[in-house]
Order: sequence, then structure tokens, then C-alpha cells
Amino acid sequence: MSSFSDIDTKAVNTIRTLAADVVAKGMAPVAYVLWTRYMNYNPKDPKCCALQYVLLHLTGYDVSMEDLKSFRQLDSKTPGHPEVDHTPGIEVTTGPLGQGISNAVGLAIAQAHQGAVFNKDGFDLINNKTYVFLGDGCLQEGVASEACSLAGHLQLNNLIAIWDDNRITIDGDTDVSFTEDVEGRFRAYGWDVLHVDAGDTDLDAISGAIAQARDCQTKPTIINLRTTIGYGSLKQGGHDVHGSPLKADDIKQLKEKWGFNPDESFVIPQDVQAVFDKVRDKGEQKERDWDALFKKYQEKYPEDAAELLRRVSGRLPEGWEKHLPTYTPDQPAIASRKLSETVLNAIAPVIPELIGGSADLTGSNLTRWKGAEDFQPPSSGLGSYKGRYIRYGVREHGMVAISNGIAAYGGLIPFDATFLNFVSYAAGAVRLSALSKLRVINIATHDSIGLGEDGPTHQPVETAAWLRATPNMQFWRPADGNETSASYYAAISSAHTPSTLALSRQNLPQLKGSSVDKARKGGYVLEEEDKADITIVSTGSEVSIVVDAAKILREKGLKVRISSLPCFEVFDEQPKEYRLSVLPSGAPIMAVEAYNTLPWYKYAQEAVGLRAWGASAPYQDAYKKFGLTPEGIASNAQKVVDFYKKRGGDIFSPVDTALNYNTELEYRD
Ligand SMILES: Cc1ncc(C[n+]2csc(CCOP(=O)(O)OP(=O)(O)O)c2C)c(N)n1
Ligand SMILES: *[C@@H]1O[C@H](CO)[C@@H](O)[C@H](O)[C@H]1NC(C)=O
Ligand SMILES: CC(=O)N[C@H]1CO[C@H](CO)[C@@H](O)[C@@H]1O
Ligand SMILES: CC(=O)N[C@H]1CO[C@H](CO)[C@@H](O)[C@@H]1O
Ligand SMILES: [Mg+2]
Repeated sequence: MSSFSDIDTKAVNTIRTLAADVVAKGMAPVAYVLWTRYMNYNPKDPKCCALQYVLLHLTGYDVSMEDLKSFRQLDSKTPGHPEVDHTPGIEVTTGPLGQGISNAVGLAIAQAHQGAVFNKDGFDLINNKTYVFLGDGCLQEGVASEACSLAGHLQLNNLIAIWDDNRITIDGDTDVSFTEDVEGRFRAYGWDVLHVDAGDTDLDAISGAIAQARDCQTKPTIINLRTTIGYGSLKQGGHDVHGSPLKADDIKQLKEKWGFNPDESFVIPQDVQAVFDKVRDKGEQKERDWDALFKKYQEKYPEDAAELLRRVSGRLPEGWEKHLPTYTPDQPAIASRKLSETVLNAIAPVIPELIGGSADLTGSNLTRWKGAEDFQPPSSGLGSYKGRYIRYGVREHGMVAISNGIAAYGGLIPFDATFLNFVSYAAGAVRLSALSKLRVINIATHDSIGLGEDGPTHQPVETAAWLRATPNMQFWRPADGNETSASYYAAISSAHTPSTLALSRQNLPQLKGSSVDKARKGGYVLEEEDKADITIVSTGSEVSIVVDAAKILREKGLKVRISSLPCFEVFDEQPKEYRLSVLPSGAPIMAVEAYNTLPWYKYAQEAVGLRAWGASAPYQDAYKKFGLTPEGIASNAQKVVDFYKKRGGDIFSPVDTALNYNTELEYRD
């Protein structure tokens, strides 16, 4: 006997017609079953679940009929692709194919970890299902393979993926490019694979598969749901359904077919709304039950309860920053990747919500703190879900997309690690960290030609320019111990901004005059001089070379100021007077950095850097080849001073502009 009746069919058809009015085209039955029978949510508390706008409206989220009608319009609540933080009930920003399923793996990891840490006998507080819809396109994207492979290894039994197997992508039938055995592939990853043949109509089969997936205790599950794109439309099953809205006469016949008045739009029959209202009431009741359970938990385990509340509210542990190490000028030169390890060793024990790992470069990255436990399925004998160190394997793109999911879950601060050069492999996910305002920390070691012998394939030259051009991304390149601590301070305390920390392989001396407080401004004066002939501004491993170049120039009687600019994004937020005090008018400003010089012309008239790929050599030789030695820099600085003296006239700092980019940026709160 079916547990579904005519009213359920009517509700599905309501979703179909509403969706046709908005322009969505598929998956109505499964969305209905999932939202009404399986997911727990309370729209009054929208930090919960995500045909998304239609279901958000029907189920009572703050997404109105007007919002549905203004789909894709400027400043509407319903942008072309759902954005987290913009529309209530949206959990992650998707649109670029493959990201959503990969985020889902991150959400599932976060749930498994928090559950392992906080659940107790009789207190199944964090119970743990992530449902995700994905299309053929998502399954073709490499990032999804990376993430799903890891999910299988991790045996995430709380992850349920539903594949809209409509055999269509934009170019047409999937026969033209996608003929692999997807089910076999997922079985090989270690997933359970289920299928529903009549995904357009068979609510019972859909519900049965979801129930089976939910109850699977040992693995993630993918449900292959055979569907027809644009089901009910005159163009059903054709690829042109995807790219263009349905024509008016097609929408009309579709409404007639589903028993709706063809001349009305955006209609929700009362009895259908009543179904959703009931679901909402059930959701509210579930939330009350949960609150009651939590109250009991609070009585029995007050410390755990307080800790859970602290983490979920996003408050950092009191005084964590006091654990950040500082250094004195007479301490030895240390590689900033090593300084980063020292920071992680100091803060991982006091920030229990810090969770992360490396894409198979732990030994090079120095990202595993003392005493860390691996995040692994208990049956592996390699760790447990309580563990906070994630072995990502060689999967950079998947790693960052998973970090985005972990950050979106809340209550955790994810970091990940690879060589700076391979952060580019993860670009699709990196830009979404920034767009979605997620605090993800990318620890990016081997940050320049300074990595030496591995050569140009591994030496990032263009990467910094990209990351600095990414809105809401803090790209930090610290020059010594104090600056490394400052970069971590900023990364951890910026709740709505991702960071990339570029760290050296080679040793860097402690710079006299550096400090955490100064570096936290994103840029500061390292060596001041009145009536200077030149300001040299630099970052990371080149700052100490500039310090030596200045000694040569001073011997020749020149007055040289030095500024360090570890983070452009943060420096640009400082008041104009401050920025002008670091990069003043009156003398030429020359930038020095072992990267492409493109980003520097907003701060300096002249820049010394790389306009080519790097070189495979001991790092000192690579630096020499590109003139990044004290002598080379001094010689260029002399040319700059001579040129501007000869030209005469006033010299204005590039920071002194008519238009001020340092406005209050809306994403900082
Ligand atoms: C990374 C990425 N590449 C390309 C696109 C453009 N794009 C949007 S939908 C689509 C086809 C998706 O096919 P499928 O996943 O099967 O969805 P369906 O058409 O069946 O709804 C493409 C190529 C995108 N959104 N993201
Ligand atoms: C680092 O900062 C501390 C505290 O501000 C300061 O005392 C120390 O001199 C700084 N170290 C260096 C190398 O400048
Ligand atoms: C990954 C994970 O933590 N899954 C848990 C979800 O909840 C069920 C029932 O409480 C547990 O058995 C799983 O281990
Ligand atoms: C903490 C940790 O994993 N440290 C390792 C860093 O890499 C070096 C060299 O590969 C190892 O010796 C350390 O054990
Ligand atoms: Mg498709």
C-alpha cells in the first residue's frame, strides 16, 4: 500500500507549476518527499536546511511569492544561483558544478566530528544526515571525484547523494560524452548504490530508497534517480529545456496537464499549503524536542554543553591569542613554514574547533601538531571521528571544497595545506570560500622561487596576483616569526573571510622592528628615515634581502625607508593617513617581491620581481638569476632614485588617489 495519496500528487504538481513559473525544471517528486518526510528543519530558525527557493517558500522560510517572481533580478533574495548568507535556508553557495557535492562531504565530516565529540549515551544531539542533489555535470567534474573518493574512504554513513540521472547536459544527450559506469565507480569508492527507475512519478520508490540510505550504517549512499528533464513540458527530455525558459503556451499546457488553471501563475492551492504547514509544525515540534534534550544534556554535562554553545556561537576561546609566539631579533633564522608549525602546536590545543590537514604534504607543510589524532573511521584503526587531523590525500580541489563545507556547518575552523602553487588547482573552491564569506585557512608553503630545486613547475609566480585580486581573500606573506603570528591572528579572528598564508621553505631571519601588532595592520614601516631618497616595500622572504640592500645604499649616502606589507587586503582597510605614513609621497617607492609585479603598481611607482617563470636551482642561485640579491636590489634602487631626481617635480604616492577604495567594505562585520 502506498503511503502517498492524491494530495501528495497535487503537492508535487504544485511544485512543478510553480517551478515552471520561476524557470526550474525537474526533481519535484524527490524534493517533495525529502522535504516533507525526511529532513528536519524549522524555518523560524533558518540556519538549517536547503528546487530550493520554491520549497523554501512553500515550507515557510522568509522567501516570499514576490521573491520568487523576482528570480535573478538585481538585489533580489533569489539570485541566479543560491548564495549562502543571502537567502534564508541556503546552506552553501553552489552553481559551479561539482562544488555542492564536495561541500556536502565537508558538511558530513563536520557532523561526524561534532557528533563524536559531543554526543553521549542517550544524547544523540548531533545526528547527522547530509542530503545533496547532483546532476550529470557534477559527476563529470573532477572535484566531485576527489571529494567522493575521500567520503568513501571515511565511511561517512551520514551522507546521502541523489543523482538526477536525466541523461542530459547542455550539449545534449550524455551519450556524446558521459558513458562510464557511474554506479560501478561509486561502488569502487566504497559507497552504497541504490536506484529508482521511475523518478518522475514513483513517490513510494523514492521514499523507500531514501529510507534505506538513511539507515545505512557503514557507508555513504548515492541514489541513482532516473528522471526526465522538463517532465510534462512539450520539450521534455530534450537538452534545450536546460538553457531557455519554457514558452508561454508550453507552460499553459503543462498547467492544464497537472490540473491547474492555465491562466494563473504562482498559485498554491489551500489544501497543498496545508500539507506544508503541517510539515512546518512537525519541524517546530522536533526543534522543541531537541531543545528539551539539550536542556537535560546541559544539566548532566554542563561543561560540554557550554563548550558546544561557545563553538556554535562562533566565540573564540578566551585568551587564545596569548599563545601566539613572538620572537626576538637575536633568535635564529627560521623558515616560515616551520614558524607556522610552531603556531599550530601552540594554538591547536587551545582552539579545539581547529580541524584540518594537508593534501599529502604533511611532512613538508609541517601542519600536524604534536599529539594530533587523525580523523578516520573507527574501523580503520587509524584514528577516530574525534580526530582533528584530516588526511586529504592528493586532492587539492576537493580539499578546499570540503573545507568550505566544514566552515559552512559552523562551530569549526577548517584549515588545509599544500604548496602555494597547488592552491591554483583548487581555484574553483577558493573563490567560493571568499564569495561565501567562509573562514577557511589555506596554509600554502613553498611560496616562491625560494623553494629552489623543484623548479618552475612548483614555483608560484602568478598565484599571488590572483589571490590578491580575489575580493574578501586575505593573502598573507609573512616575513618572520612575529609576522607569521600576526597572519594567524588575522586568519583565525576574521570570521567571514578566508585566508591564504604563503610560507617559505627557506630560513628567514627575525626582523628587528617587526611586531604582531604592527603586522596586523597589513603593512607597516620597518625602518623609518627622515627625508628619505626612496621607500622600498616588500613582503615575506624578500624583506630581509631588502634590509641588506638598504645597508649597501646607506654606505653610498642614500636615505632609505623600508616598509613591510604582508597583507594587501588588510592594509587597504586602514585609514588613508596610515597608508600614506607607510607609503608616503615625496620620494619614489620601489616594490620588491619574487612574484609577478602586476599587483604592486597601486602602491609603488616601480617594482622589481619576476616577469618570467622561475628556475630550478639552489634557491640562492634562483634569487641571483632574477636580481633579487642585496646588490641587485641596491642597483635597481639607485636607478630609481637617479631617474626621479633627473625628472624633477613632485613625487606622489600611488596611495594618494582621488577615489578611495578603502570604503567600509560590506562584508566586514
Ligand atoms: C563548473 C561549471 N562548468 C560549467 C557550468 C555551466 N553549466 C551549467 S548547467 C550545465 C550542464 C549541467 O548538466 P546536468 O548537471 O546534467 O544538469 P541538467 O541539465 O540535467 O539539469 C553546465 C555545463 C557550470 N555551472 N559550472
Ligand atoms: C616581536 O614582537 C615582540 C612583541 O611586540 C617584540 O618585543 C620583539 O622585539 C619583536 N621581534 C622582533 C624580531 O622584532
Ligand atoms: C558519521 C556519523 O557520525 N554517523 C553517525 C550518525 O548517527 C548514527 C545514529 O546515531 C550513528 O550510528 C552514526 O555513527
Ligand atoms: C609533526 C610532523 O608531522 N612533523 C614531521 C614534519 O616533517 C618532518 C620531515 O619530513 C618529519 O620528520 C616530522 O616528523
Ligand atoms: Mg543532466
